[in-house]
Amino acid sequence: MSKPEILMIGAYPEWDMRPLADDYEIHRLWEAADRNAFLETVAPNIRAVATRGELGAQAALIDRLPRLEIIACYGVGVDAIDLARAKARGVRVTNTPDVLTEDVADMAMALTLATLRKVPQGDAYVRSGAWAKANMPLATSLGGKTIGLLGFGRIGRAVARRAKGFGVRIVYCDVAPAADAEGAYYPDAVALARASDVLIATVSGGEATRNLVNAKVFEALGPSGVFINVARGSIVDEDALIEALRRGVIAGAGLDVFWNEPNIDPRLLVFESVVVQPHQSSGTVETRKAMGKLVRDNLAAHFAGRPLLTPVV
Ligand code: 8YV
Repeated sequence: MSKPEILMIGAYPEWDMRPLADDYEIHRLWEAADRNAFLETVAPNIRAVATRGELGAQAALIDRLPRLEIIACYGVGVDAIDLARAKARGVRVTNTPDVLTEDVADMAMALTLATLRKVPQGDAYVRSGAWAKANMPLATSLGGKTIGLLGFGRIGRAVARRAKGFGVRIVYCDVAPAADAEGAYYPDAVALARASDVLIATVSGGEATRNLVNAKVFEALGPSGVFINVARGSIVDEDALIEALRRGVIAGAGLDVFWNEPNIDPRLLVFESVVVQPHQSSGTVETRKAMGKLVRDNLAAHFAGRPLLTPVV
């Protein structure tokens, strides 16, 4: 029997590519010099799309694949996949929740500490030889502060668990109060920011949260406040963030995600008070292996007629 044909939007690590190639005929869209011509040839037989969180699958692509049955996303965020179009076409969608939760929460704490304690600046200070001339300026404590979690889902809860160990108070905002939350609930981002010293975004991307963190939120966070984003660039009005940093409306930011990845707005890089990462929160060997396996397990379940492990649609 011939192998099911899969369209891959972007590369996965080699440890996923090999087992995928054993089970499926893989078509590598990212390698095509002329994507249009490539799709013209392969589209009629494609039964699955394997994509990544940041690459997604837009309506135009879904519409070009008449035999498409499933879109498997390597990532928990499916905001770049047109879910409505997939649903309308009867195309299933899967993602990779849970397996990345702990690493993303770790990055939220790492960025929080790096920003408050000026870890990259300290590293640069030692390397440059500046330490021999004078001690580095003092940083800011995390202990005793209030962390506001914008989004209290799996990742928000994992950040809350970690934060407990740092002696901070937790407050949160989500669509509704959560029965298992220990901290105070705030119904909107501005109220949450007003109550927070560190505002950590763990909310999903997509239309509902576009520009959720805007000038009003930064005003409410205040001049000693720090903004941390491990969610999606789209949830932030980046112009407002740059303006807030420039005018000292907030003290700093730790950012793993941006509007225009990987070609991010260079204005973000001029601030000493900003710590950046290359969308790396789930970027550990352990987690990426688990994400790849979950993608493959979902595809295998689909083609064997078994229930999907982590369906979104
Ligand atoms: C990944 C992500 O960086 O899970 C998500 O939503 O954005 C990340 O875990 C990405 O999908 C891997 O390319």
